[in-house]
This record gives sequence, C-alpha cells and structure tokens, in this order.
Amino acid sequence: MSDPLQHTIGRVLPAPENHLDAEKLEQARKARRSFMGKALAMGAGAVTAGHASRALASEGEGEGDPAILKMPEHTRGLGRPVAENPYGQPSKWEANLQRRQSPGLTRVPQASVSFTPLQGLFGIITPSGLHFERHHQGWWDIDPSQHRLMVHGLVKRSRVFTMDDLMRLPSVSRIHFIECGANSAPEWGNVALPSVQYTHGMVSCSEFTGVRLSTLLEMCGADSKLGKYVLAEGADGSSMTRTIDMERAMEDCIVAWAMNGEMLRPENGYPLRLVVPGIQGVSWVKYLRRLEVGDQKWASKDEAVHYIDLMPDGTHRQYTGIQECKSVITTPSGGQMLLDKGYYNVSGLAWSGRGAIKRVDVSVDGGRTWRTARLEGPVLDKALTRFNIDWVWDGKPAILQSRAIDSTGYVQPKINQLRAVRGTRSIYHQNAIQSWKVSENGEVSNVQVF
Ligand SMILES: Nc1nc2c(c(=O)[nH]1)N[C@H]1C(S)=C(S)[C@@H](COP(=O)(O)O)O[C@H]1N2
Ligand SMILES: [Mo]
Repeated sequence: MSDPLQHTIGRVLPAPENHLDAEKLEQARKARRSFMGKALAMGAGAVTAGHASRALASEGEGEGDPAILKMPEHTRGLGRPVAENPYGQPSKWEANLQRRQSPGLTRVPQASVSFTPLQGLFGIITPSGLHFERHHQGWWDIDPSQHRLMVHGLVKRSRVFTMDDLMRLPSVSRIHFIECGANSAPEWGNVALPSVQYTHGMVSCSEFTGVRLSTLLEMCGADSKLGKYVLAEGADGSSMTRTIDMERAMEDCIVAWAMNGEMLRPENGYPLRLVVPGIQGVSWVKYLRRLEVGDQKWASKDEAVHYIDLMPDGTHRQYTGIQECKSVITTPSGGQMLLDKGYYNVSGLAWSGRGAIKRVDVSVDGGRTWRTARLEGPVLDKALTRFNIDWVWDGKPAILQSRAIDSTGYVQPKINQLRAVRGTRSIYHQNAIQSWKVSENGEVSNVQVF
C-alpha cells in the first residue's frame, strides 16, 4: 500500500480499507510524528504532507516543505501515451476507494449489496463505478438488441418497444438520488456500523437520461379513468415487480437507458431501468421489460412480504415508498482519524424524497447547539445536496451531527423521535440524525445519541 499520508484530506485520515485498522492507523500516526520531528528540526515549523498543506494555508506555513525542492522524474521525463487506457480509470493511488460488501450481511453474493464509499466522494454525483449495487438474484449484461419493453393492461394500444424505438423518442436528463429503503437499517437497533460507507452507502446520485414514463403511457393511450396504477417488472430472476401510482408515473418517472452521460452500467440495469425520483430504490426496477396499467395495487411479493415494516401495535406499514428527508456528515466520519487539533472542513450530504433541501444545521456537541451549514450548488429536487461548515477542533471529545430540513418544512428526526412512532422492529425508512463521536485521540466512531 502507498503511504497513508498521501490519502490525507485536510488532516482527516481515511481509515485503510474503510475499516478501523488499528495497526495501520498507528503506523500513520508514527509516520506523522517522525515527519513532524524532522520538519521541526529543520526549522520549518508545523508542516505536513501532500494534500494536507491546503488545510495549513490559514496558518501561513508550508513554504518550508522540503518536498517542493525535489525534482521527481515526472518533471523531467516523457510521460505515457494517449489512449493507453481507452476507457479511463482512477489513479492507482486511489485504489482504496471501492464499493464494498458488509462482511457477513448476506449469505450469497448474488442476493446482496455493495455500498458506495461516501467518505471518499466530493460534490453530489456518484461516479458510475462506485454507484451502490443491490441485486436480489444477481446481475446480467443483457444484449440490448434482444431487449424488449412491453406496455399493456388498461391501455388503448399495447406496444412492444425495442431499444432503438425508445431511444428515438424525446428524452430528458435529470439528476436524482436513489436510496435503498433499507439504507441505515441497522441503526434501528444499537448496531454501530464502523463507517459511513456501511451506515449510509446505499444512496447514490446520478444524472439519468431516458424517455418520460408519461410519454410512453400517452403513446399507448393509458386510460387515466380506469388505470390508477402501473406495475413495473424486471427481466432478471428476481421477478422484481412494483406498483407505482398513476399520478407519480405521470409526474417525473423516467424509463432510462443512460447514467452519467453513458449507457447504464450492467450492475445498474443495462440496458433499461425505471427511475422513480424520491421513492425507495426497490421501485427503480432494473432490466425493465414490462409496464402494466391496472386499476388496483398488485400486492406482489415485494409489496406484501418484503418492504413492509412492523409497527409497535402489531400492524404493518405497507406501500411506504417515499424516502424522507435525511442527511449525514461524510467527513469526518466513522473509521477516519483526525491527525491533530485545528481547522477542519466538515462536509456531508442531504436529500429528500419530497423535494429540495432548504437548510442543514450541524452540531459538534451532540445536538446541544447548532450552526447552519453552507449548501453548495446546485440544490436540486430529489437529489443529493452537498453541505460544508468550518470547524476548529480543540482536541476535546466531540459529537458531530447534521440535521436537514426540506422544502416542505420537514425536519430530520432524532433516532428516539423515530422510535417513538415506529418502534424498534422496522427495517426500512430509517432517516434519523447520525452521530459521529470524535475521541481525544482523534478516532471517529459511530454512536447513538438520544
Ligand atoms: N430487476 C431488478 N430491479 C431491481 C432490483 C433487483 O434485484 N432486480 N433491486 C432493487 C433494489 S432493492 C434497489 S435498492 C435498487 C438498487 O439499484 P442499483 O443496484 O442500481 O443501486 O434496484 C432495485 N431494482
Ligand atoms: Mo433496495
């Protein structure tokens, strides 16, 4: 592995492999101490390596860094040729940034999840290769020339579309988040997952391109007096079928073939997937092959057996699609390490299935006092929104939290407020305030604050 200090952002050390690896962290701390020692001996004051020098600008240091005096080979030699990588790849120095499976979460890797490494991302767009994956029966790389989409049921003209047919139609491009309804589910209990990758990594945000679902339904003469619902079905073995209200289907759903400017990745539904903005991931049916218009909800297996929550009074919540307003601090976050006192840019993400983010407040004292963070543009409906706030760490224990408010005025709840209504036996729709504890030694860990 490369020098872990190379990966220092500000002065936050992302934990190797996103787990709290005590040995590697200790090495990093030692390396830092000996580097500081040398630097001090040279009379350079407090200097630090690589990217970290950005964080030192305010202290007026850095000009004494001996690294600037080196003339490495790349300043003198001939670099590598164009198109050596016909499809570009991240730098080898960034190899730690990966989608990862939570060890022991599922029995087989075909019915499983890989989580987005939110702790290592910037802005609001998730790189396509790091978009989380959730498959119920594995993924396929389907031949687009063989793929078909049928629209039928309570419509005047049933139709079967080829990909070519669909891609000739008027298209739209929209940036939206997709969040699995089970994102952050372990926090219903007292399970403290080690990093934001595992607590919140089933959310991603991309630009999707495709034809509006309303365009297809209108082409087929969907009868809105009879047809109140649309069923979407995928072409994989999971028989993924989900009911969508006609009103929502006509509002902002997209039958999408592209993500972040290129065709969908196979893991994310190539060649066609449904985009249902603001609604939990399960309704974003991948490998979309069939849309049926009907007059009743279908109560399919993924609506009657799964994706329901047991309430304290013994009843079930069903057809709970909307992902309510939520936020999380991604840096510093669980498993990372603050290398010393001083200035930090606290950064995170907020989103709401009901609209845009209006405000994000941040606390560094476990919710006693709050300050309003800066929202970075663009602030879009049903999309991730980046927030930042300045913080000077005094070296004492601290608890970092973020609390988002959306355009409807809804305020992200505390976990005990959520439990008061929902009990503790839920799986889905856990959108409570997340707490990260910073210990005196700089270690950041997942805690629950009531
Ligand atoms: N055909 C099909 N569609 C599917 C699934 C699936 O297993 N098969 N999983 C669903 C679930 S539960 C989620 S959270 C999202 C995940 O989308 P992603 O893999 O692109 O992140 O896809 C949904 N659509
Ligand atoms: Mo999901």
